[in-house]
Amino acid sequence: MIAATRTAAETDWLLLALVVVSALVLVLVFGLMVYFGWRFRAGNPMRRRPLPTRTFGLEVGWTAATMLAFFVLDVWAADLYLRQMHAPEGAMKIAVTAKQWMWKAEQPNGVREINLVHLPVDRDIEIVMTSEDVIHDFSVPAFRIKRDVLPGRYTMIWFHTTRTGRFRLYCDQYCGLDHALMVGHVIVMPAAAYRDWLDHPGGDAASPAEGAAP
Ligand SMILES: [Cu+2]
Repeated sequence: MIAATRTAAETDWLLLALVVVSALVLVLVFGLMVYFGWRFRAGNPMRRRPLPTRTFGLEVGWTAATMLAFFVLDVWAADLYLRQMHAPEGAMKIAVTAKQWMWKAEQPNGVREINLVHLPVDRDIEIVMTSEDVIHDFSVPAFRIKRDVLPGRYTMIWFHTTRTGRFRLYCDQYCGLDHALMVGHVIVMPAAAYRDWLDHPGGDAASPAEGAAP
C-alpha cells in the first residue's frame, strides 16, 4: 500500500518489526517443541535422567529477552503515537469540520472545499477537526492516520506529506445512515501547483460532481 507521509513510512517499519519479532518468537518456540518432541520420542534411546533442577537462569533469560524485545516495540509505538499529537512549529493548519455526512475543509487563506482536501507536498500539515453533530473519524489510509472528530471540541493530527497523488479519505466511525458515503479525497500537489490552485480553486474544488465522486 502506498505510504504518502513520514508517519506512514514509520508505521510500516513498526509493523514490519512487530511481525518479524513475533515470527522469530513463534519459530523459536514451535521449532523447539517439534525438535524436542522428535528427539525425545518414545523408543529413542536417550539419557532422560537426572532431570535438570537448576533452570532459573534459562527461564529468567528467556523471559527477560522476549519481554525486552516487545517492550522496545511498545515504547516505539507509544512514541510514534504521541508524536502525532504535537504538531511542529510552522505546520500548515487545515480546519476540517465533519457533519452527517460530509467533510468540510478550510485552507489557511479561507478557501473552502467539500469532501476534498488539497495539500502541498513535503510540508508539515496539521489538521484541526471538529464535528457539527455526532462522532466521526478522519482517516486517510495512505497516510496511516486516523483520529476521532468530536462534537463540541477540537481534535488534531499532523503529518508530513512525502508524495503527490490523490488519496482516499474515509469516515472511520459509524455515524448514521449515510456513513458509508462519507468519503472524499486528499489531493497532494507540488508546492507551485498548490499555490496556483489556492489562487484559482474554482476548477476542481468543492464542485458537487467532485463531492459525489467515489
Ligand atoms: Cu462520519
